[in-house]
Amino acid sequence: MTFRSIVLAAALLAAVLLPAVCFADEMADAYQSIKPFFDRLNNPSVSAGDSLPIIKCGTPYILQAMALPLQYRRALGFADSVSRWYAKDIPKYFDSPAGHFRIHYADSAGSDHQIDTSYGDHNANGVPDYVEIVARIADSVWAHHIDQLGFHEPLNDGDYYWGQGPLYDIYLTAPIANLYGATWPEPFITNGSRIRATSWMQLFTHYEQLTGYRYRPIEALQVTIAHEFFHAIQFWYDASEACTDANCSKLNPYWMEMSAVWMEEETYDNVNDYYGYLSSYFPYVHHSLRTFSTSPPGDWSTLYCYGAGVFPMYLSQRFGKEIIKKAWEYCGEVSGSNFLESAIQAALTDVTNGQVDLPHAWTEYSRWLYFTGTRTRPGQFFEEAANYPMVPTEFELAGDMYPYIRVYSSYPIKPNETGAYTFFPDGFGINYLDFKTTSLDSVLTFGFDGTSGNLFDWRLSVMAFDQNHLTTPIWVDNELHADKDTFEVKNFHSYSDIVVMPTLVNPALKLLNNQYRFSVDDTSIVFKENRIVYGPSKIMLSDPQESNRSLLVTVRAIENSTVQMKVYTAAAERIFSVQKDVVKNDEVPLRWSGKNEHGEEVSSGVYIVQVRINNDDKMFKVLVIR
Ligand SMILES: [Ca+2]
Ligand SMILES: [Ca+2]
Ligand SMILES: [Ca+2]
Ligand SMILES: [Ca+2]
Repeated sequence: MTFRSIVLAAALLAAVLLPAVCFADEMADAYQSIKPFFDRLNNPSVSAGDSLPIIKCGTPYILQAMALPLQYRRALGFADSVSRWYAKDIPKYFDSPAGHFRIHYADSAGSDHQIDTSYGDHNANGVPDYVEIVARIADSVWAHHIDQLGFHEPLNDGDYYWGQGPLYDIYLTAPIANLYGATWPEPFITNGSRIRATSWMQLFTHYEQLTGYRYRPIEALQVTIAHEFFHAIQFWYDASEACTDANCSKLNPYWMEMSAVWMEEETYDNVNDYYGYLSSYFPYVHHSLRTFSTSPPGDWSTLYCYGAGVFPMYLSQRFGKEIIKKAWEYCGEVSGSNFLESAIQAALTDVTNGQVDLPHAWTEYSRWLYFTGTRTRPGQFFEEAANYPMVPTEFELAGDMYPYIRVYSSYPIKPNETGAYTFFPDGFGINYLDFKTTSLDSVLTFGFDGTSGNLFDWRLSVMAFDQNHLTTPIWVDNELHADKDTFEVKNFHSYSDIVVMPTLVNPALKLLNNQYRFSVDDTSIVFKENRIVYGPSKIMLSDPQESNRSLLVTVRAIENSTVQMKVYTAAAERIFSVQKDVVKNDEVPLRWSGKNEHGEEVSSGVYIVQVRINNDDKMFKVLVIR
């Protein structure tokens, strides 16, 4: 069963079993999709220690909850978005040394939220050192994001009655199984055309319980603060960037999340928490960059946007980190979702002086994604490419293996053979076609047909490289090919693979599974002009080697033709002629063994040979020695 047929079967099943919810309101779906998160939040003690799937960041769930009507929020236990959940249970606070943060904590033994006391109070200032560690990390994250990278400060909550004064509030709460943290946005505040929000941050009293951090809990704390505080900053640029409709009832915070992962890496390069999400990304790159879901937690699609943090890493490593700030500035110029729609193009234009547009950047990114893991080219593409998984050549679905990168080594490939494929790309999704060059002669002639019509912005990037020599140069086609294009790749004798990467780059396109067909021509040779090659110019009839005692003329034709060869004496008497048919893009040999039309050897001397293909003529002399 293919993935699509499974989805179809599930849809049919739902239609049959649940006729009453055919009207099922989107709100109910959204509610169901975030309920597992709120269940975990409301019941941390039950889930603590369970191996529940990772929820990297709670913010998307909270944003979605805020968009729901009151009855749904009540059912989630989140009716009121201005009272800070833990305020009454967490009585103490400590203000960070740089004066940016107020860390709220509990240290009494009876509290669920008692901070990790094993850190002690070594400086004997009455403040548990765990709290001071959080405060120092938060201060250095502020210094990094705002002072160093130049992002704007979060909206000051001290101006609002819920804000508990002007410092940014962080609550240290009981751990929630496999959740890193959350930034809780508060009511959206409209200021002119800008939609902003104050927020507070939820962190945990123990990070050693998080998968992979038993012996390095402070590193989990570091990346979490770097990530969550960037959300607080994002809520200044555009708190509604995740809103995909005017009422903000549908949310897709993919750009908020992937850029927050970029920020983790930017701030704490050595932690590499994002490695954990790459397996939810690299095998699924035919899906849209916009792929996002909140349920079921742990499914690849819920972690996709975190693995896709490699997209802003590409942007930053390729164009300089300034581009991420530019992108957020442009996100702020349009309320609601506009990262892919307009912001990234504007940022690219700024940082490249108009030299690179989104289709070129996106298709270049598809090449970066290819060269990871054992395909890594040292010093090229992603800085940490060798630690990444790879876009797979095969993909397992329901126990069956399917080609993911389609690899070809025999030709021709007919268009009607290429339509059956399970992983056609969504908008801003990528496919890979790998053509082995060994059985190609000198040209790959590739024809592309996006079968869905010309409304679709197909772009095809092409590259060639030697798979066996990772340090040899990669050839990249300067031209970005489009739908209905036929193009040639030549001069690939030093490359083992030609890779064509079809993708769709129209930001308005939301359709999934966009099909196409392609062909690779019958012949491996395409002639641009008729060509006549001959030799030797001296034939010795007594030579034992045939190549020395006969003339060989090879004629290449650009179209179906008849080829003639005539041999004359110096006195212009015709003594031999031969005629052959040759097909388009093929070549034909014509041979003269120094004999006349009666099969008798001619006498020594100079002979004149005329070869004609259509209107192309060639005359040359041959010396015959008996
Ligand atoms: Ca202390
Ligand atoms: Ca505050
Ligand atoms: Ca790193
Ligand atoms: Ca926006």
